Amino acid sequence: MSYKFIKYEALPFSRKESLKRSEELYQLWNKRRTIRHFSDKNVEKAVIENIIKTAGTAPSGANKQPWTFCAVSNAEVKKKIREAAEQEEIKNYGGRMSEEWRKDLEKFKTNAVKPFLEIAPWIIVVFKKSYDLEETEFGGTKNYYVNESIGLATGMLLAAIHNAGLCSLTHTPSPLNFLTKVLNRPKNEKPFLLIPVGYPAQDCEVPQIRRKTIDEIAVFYE
Ligand code: IYR
Repeated sequence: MSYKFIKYEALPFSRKESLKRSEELYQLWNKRRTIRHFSDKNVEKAVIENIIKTAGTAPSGANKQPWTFCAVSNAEVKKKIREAAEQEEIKNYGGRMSEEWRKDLEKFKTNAVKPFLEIAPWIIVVFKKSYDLEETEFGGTKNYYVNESIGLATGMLLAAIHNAGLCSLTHTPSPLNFLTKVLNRPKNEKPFLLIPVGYPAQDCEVPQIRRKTIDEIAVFYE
């Protein structure tokens, strides 16, 4: 089977518009911060759906789209996630993380207690499909470049969350496999990232970090 090929409709921006839009997007993204203190203010399901649809436009190996986004607002499920995540984090902070790792984290003042997992109105758990359970219109059961694909989709998810004026935390209680059980996912899906989504708590503070400059992160060969 071969796809029918259709004309690509490029976005019709002038050079000036491109420059302006690139600057504006940078300004918007530069405002994104990882948030660890959430408000319990509700977020409409329709917004979460649009955010997930945006993530689902990410490129993927052979267009297999090897992802499932589980969006949790159910209080009981969030409680189960919190309890299981904290159990892992107690072990991590209690010794599973190396001395160097704990030192690198010290300045962020994180710890094993994760109330935001119950307070944030939504938790999106990104699962990667290492393979598919059956052949579909997208092809056989093999998936390709799964880590790259899921990373791209998750980045786009974060962009969509921020663009909607919402906040997120890329949370990695490790290991994440308790999520397979809590969310009853099939064996071909592996938890990738747990992302609380919502609004910041009133008076929410963030560490005053520095972002590397363009000279520190880019090399141009002109
Ligand atoms: N997963 C732990 C520890 C942690 C690790 C890294 I690397 C961070 O950037 C932040 C936290 C936690 O979420 O607390």
